[in-house]
Amino acid sequence: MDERAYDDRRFRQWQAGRARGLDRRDLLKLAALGVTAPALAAVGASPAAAAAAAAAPIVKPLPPELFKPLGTNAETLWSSLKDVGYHVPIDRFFVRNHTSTPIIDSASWRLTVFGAGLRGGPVEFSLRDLERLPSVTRSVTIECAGNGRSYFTTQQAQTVSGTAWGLGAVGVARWRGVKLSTVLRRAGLSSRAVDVQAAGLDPNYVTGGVDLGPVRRPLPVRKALDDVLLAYEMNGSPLPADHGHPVRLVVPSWIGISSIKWVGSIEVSDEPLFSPWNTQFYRFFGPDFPAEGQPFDRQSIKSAFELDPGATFPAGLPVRLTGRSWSAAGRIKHVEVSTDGGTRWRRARPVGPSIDNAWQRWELDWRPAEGPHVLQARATDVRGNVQPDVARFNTLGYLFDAVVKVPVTASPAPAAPAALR
Ligand SMILES: Nc1nc2c(c(=O)[nH]1)N[C@H]1C(S)=C(S)[C@@H](COP(=O)(O)O)O[C@H]1N2
Ligand SMILES: [Mo]
Repeated sequence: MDERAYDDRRFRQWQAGRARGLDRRDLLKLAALGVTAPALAAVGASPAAAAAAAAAPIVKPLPPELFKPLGTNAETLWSSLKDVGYHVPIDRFFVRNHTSTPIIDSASWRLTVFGAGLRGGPVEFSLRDLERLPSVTRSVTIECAGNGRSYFTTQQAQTVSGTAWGLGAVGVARWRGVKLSTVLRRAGLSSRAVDVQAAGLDPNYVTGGVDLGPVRRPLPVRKALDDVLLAYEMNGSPLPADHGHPVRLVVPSWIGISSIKWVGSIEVSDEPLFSPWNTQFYRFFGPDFPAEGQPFDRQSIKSAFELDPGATFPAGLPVRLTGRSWSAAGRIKHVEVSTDGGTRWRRARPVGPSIDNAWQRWELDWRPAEGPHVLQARATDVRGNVQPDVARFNTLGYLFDAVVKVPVTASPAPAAPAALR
């Protein structure tokens, strides 16, 4: 899948006004109202968003040892992933909600597939219908395009807008479901099909006083037919409410917004589709980019230690540092770790499997001297991508891929009680 070519083509079509959904004139109207992209991305900017937040936007418990709450979202604490195995348990998987988690009755839920890219009229599927189709199970990363955004500010002194995530807007789960291609073919996919757009059943996203409609984002038919799942199970359980119950998209290697939760309908069009989620959001804006922004779809490459910034260790004793690295371009080849602020780098030991579209766990032994230290991890993938020292600035703070500096402290080990000496 050549995302660059697709993005460039759609961008030109959109500029030429050949767009249905949110076209360029609508966007200019929004801009005239003062609803610019950064303002639209601000968290909880509207009274409606604030009201949704007040009504518990997330259903599952968010204990402080597992999550950092961020508006309508919840970030996984990396310390909670130590010793939990390859997949992130549901109780600590991050949640990114534009509004709030809807409670949907799976017995009466229906998926409607419709549009001019089908040979016939709309086709409905119940959950039972989907479960009767051949299923696949895959370990896949879902990561928010804004994961790591706060480091643009704390590490690069740049101002960006949007949810101030650390590195915990990412997780790997075992997703089971039916291939989107299977469902589209059953629904009568025609050779005229161009784009495929799922829409969520959560409340419409209202920001800056403008109702942008249901959360939705188009996929080119080529990606939709390639590796996309309509998932109804997560880590062996029915999909939980916060993660899209009863059915969500899982779009490997693409930014989290592609993996639409609580799917109610899927439009198959015979012309390019656009939505606010690929026009004013999820574009690179800023001095290095065209005024109208540069579209993108693919996630980048990152690493994280399984600890929280500011963690403390006993000085002079061996400690096993653990972490995970992942890339949307392919498996991780190796990971280097520095415990001295970037002077010396050592290869981390890989632990467990290295799965395409998921992550690689790793570890490294260390004996810290007393005092403050800076930890860094830098991944290289099989395509030769290496995490840079500086991430490319963009005003909405997407795809922070630079090596993150993690401050920790080694404190004198507590003295043994007198009786034990
Ligand atoms: N319907 C709907 N789908 C959605 C969203 C949403 O708010 N509504 N958020 C998207 C974003 S931005 C991300 S990063 C992922 C997060 O998935 P998770 O909450 O299961 O971790 O869901 C995506 N799908
Ligand atoms: Mo996201």
